[in-house]
Amino acid sequence: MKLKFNLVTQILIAFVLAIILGSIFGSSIDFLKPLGDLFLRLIKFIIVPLILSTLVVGVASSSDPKQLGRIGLKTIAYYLGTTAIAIIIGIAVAYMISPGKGVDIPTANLEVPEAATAEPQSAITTFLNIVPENPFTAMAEGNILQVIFFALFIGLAITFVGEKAQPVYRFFEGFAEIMYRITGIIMKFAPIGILGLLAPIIGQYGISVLLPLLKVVLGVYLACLLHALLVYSTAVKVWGGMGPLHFFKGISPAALVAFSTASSAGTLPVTIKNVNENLGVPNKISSFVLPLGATINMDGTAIYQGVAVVFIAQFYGLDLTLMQLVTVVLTTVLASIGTAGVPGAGMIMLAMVLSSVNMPLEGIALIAGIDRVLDMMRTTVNIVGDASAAVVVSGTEKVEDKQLGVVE
Ligand code: DAS
Repeated sequence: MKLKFNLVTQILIAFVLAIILGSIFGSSIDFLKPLGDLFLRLIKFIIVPLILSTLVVGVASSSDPKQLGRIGLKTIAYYLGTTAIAIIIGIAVAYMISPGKGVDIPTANLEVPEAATAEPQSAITTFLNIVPENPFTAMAEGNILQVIFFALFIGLAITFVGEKAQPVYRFFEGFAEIMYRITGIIMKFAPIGILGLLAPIIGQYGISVLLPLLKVVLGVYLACLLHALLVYSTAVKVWGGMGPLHFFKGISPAALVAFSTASSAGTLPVTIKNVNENLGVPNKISSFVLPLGATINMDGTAIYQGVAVVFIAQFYGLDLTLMQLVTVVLTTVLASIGTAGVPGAGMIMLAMVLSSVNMPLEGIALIAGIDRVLDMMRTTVNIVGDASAAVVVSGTEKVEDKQLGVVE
């Protein structure tokens, strides 16, 4: 009898195997790491051509600039709104479990990685940097926001030029299909790749590292689950007309890849594939909402900021005033726009949030040792949040189309 498991089951088997092998062999399981690095490189290498082709087609196929404007506004409003709710949930859960009280951190965790000292960009700089000085450099450097800007203008210009630009439109249409097919081929390698990513991490993080900070891990994971179950379930149900179970099941392959890679940008091809194929969102919406979200929407990271700020304040015996908490919410929402969706980005952002309320930056070192464990969950929520935005925007556009009598 030939056992045939679907992709999610294969990935879950890889998870269990990674936990078993990592726990048994510890850091000697590192020999599997190249398989993880190979998988990560494979999904990263298709990001730019996939975004460019799908977004050009997405924009050019919706020949109504007003609708494009509406999609853009709804997307930005949803992203900022859910990020603000996320940071508030993070702070509330942190105060409930008080992760910073009576904690003894072994000094081994106290080195501050250089990444934590880099300042994220301000929102103004981020918006200015969206305009590429050279679109080909932007593509070569994988600057997602600049690639989005370039693709938006190409797509819009195709609709303005009309008939003469059709050969270009058809080129990008074929190119997008090719990129989707390549994504599907790469996904067949996902279970092996995830095993190679996770097993060395399990081997590295023994209980001795996690135990002193277990309440921080618990706080971030609990707040992330609460946010996803409360906010996204309600949003996809009310505005997306989609059952939460169908939504979470449909996005689960991308969620598992995000958890393994801790990179929203790296997971983007899978997020686009799942949202289009499993959740039925039209390409003209997903091709804009998802690449934008992978860069500027980070609900999981916002939750992490909330828990981390409260933990650090409690650890140093400092009280946070209401005004400081409001500042943390605003700084986090703005900083999330300027933080890239790559591993460890949240820790860079934490430096900006801590300095906005005059908290000691050394606090970052207290949790740097377990950052990867926190990053896995916050990245998962980041991409699930992006997917929920695509479902919500698609649902409301569909409703509006019906009102205008436009047949979808
Ligand atoms: N790893 C980041 C991402 O890819 C999130 C973070 O570091 O907080 O979204």
